[in-house]
Amino acid sequence: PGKKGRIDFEQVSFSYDGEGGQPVLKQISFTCLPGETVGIIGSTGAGKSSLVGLIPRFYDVTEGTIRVDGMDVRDIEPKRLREKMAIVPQKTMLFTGTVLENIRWGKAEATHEEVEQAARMAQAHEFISATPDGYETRVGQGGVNFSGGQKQRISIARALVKKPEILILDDSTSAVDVATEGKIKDALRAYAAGLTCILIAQRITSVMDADKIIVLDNGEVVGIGTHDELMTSCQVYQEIFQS
Ligand code: TTP
Repeated sequence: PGKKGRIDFEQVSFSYDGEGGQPVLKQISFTCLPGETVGIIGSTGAGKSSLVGLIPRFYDVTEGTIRVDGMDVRDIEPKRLREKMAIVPQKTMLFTGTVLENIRWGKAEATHEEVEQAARMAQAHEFISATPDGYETRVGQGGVNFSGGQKQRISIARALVKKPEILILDDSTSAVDVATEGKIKDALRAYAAGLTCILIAQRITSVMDADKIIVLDNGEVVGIGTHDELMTSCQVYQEIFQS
């Protein structure tokens, strides 16, 4: 693993209404080492998106501390903090421009080669190349209407072109088939010197091979470990596995 991209949650609690409000996250502690992939799983409303939103400081913790590479994130300017990371949100947000422009939105000065490299990792290069206009294809409104899974892959390419130290995927492969998702994960694993990856997922197959998986239930960590460990120790995880 590389040296950058460590994340520590220390007794983190969070409420959208501040102190005294209804807590959405309660006393969350975990460490994600540089280059590790951490999966986050849990039912809808468990607090997964809220948890990852605290890392780039979309919101600040109500209690506790989050550290990135040892530094309290509250001591880092949001702009600088966000330069280190790329977040693929749950809802893909492509604009009406070309595929190239959409991917370059992650890094304006990216060369065509860098864009293509990111698209290859995201398993998007093939279907983009198969269109008559390739990377010049217009997205939406009179352009090609890509499928949900294809749009997700373009969003992942947009995140990767930034060459982040930390990549956060918020359920961003939900519309991608399992085989293609596997290829994306293989590409991420082979990527540069240790990319730290936080992966929110609905299905167990998406997080099964993560270095550790955090099971969230109603704002609390109810399990933390590898797939095998959780299968023997965490009832909530077993229930998700069986569903
Ligand atoms: P989320 O953090 O969105 O929970 P989740 O990501 O686990 O759910 P999903 O799988 O459906 O994406 O929500 C946790 C709680 O926080 C939930 O009660 C809704 C609330 N919430 C807000 O009040 N404001 C917000 O902006 C968000 C994102 C959530």
